[in-house]
Amino acid sequence: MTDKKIALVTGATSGIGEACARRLLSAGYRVIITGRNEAKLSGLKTEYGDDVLPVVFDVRERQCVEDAMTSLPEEWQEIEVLVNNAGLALGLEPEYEGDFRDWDTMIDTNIKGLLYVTRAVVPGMVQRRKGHIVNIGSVAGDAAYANGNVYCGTKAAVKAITDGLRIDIAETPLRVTLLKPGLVETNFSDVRFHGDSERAANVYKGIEPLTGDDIADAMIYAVQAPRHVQIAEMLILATHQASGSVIVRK
Ligand code: NDP
Ligand code: 8X3
Repeated sequence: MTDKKIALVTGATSGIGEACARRLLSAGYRVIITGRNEAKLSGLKTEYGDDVLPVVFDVRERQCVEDAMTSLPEEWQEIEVLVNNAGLALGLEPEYEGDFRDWDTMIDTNIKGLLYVTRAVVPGMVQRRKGHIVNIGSVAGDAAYANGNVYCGTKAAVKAITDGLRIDIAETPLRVTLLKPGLVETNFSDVRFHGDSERAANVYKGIEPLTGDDIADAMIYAVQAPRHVQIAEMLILATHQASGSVIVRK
């Protein structure tokens, strides 16, 4: 048994989620790393050993999320930090030409998946009167940009859902933080463009983008703030990005 605090990160196999998991580990947390890619999770487990518990599930599968959380080993059950990070964009085209399957996947992952994990983890936090929920929103949730339509809508929903949770747990000592990153170079654009890596690379051309570590820095700042301080929201942009649609490239 150890007195280290426990965190859970969804989508810890890549990008922002992986950076958050690593940052929490270096801050002394034991971390439940979750995702769909078992091999990638096992790699992190090999790197960090007993401080890491890999748990494989797809956030869209409500029953799997619930089963995964109820079957956590006893010594891993008292989660203090939840980073709801798993998410994606698919496609960048006018709304009237959008692909229904892409819409379903984004809505099921970014909104419903985040809700399923929240619903499974937060009751324990409320009961123990201890916990911090960090949701990964986006600058895309502040205002729509051209062809971003449904993705922007899912991140606007994450903002409303995060605000709603903050209201609903305001009588407890729990804290809720929304991080809203701008351009972060991860697998995000490769996924968005269905593996068209040239198109993905263009997203970050002529501007120094953020990294997953930059977002992990913001996460750990919010988590380590004094208990009476609740960082409600942080908008984190690349220096030459002013909004979701104003990006000045060299
Ligand atoms: P990555 O593609 O690098 O990482 C996404 C992570 O989410 C992966 O671990 C992926 O795992 C996981 N994931 C996706 N779908 C599911 C699912 N159904 N069940 C479980 N895990 C899933 O992108 P980012 O790190 O950039 O994205 C992380 C979050 O940050 C997302 O919510 C994204 O919307 C948000 N964001 C990203 C920005 C950016 O510019 N990159 C800016 C603002 C917000 P798998 O390997 O299984 O697909
Ligand atoms: C990811 C950032 O601007 O590509 O949410 O939508 S953006």
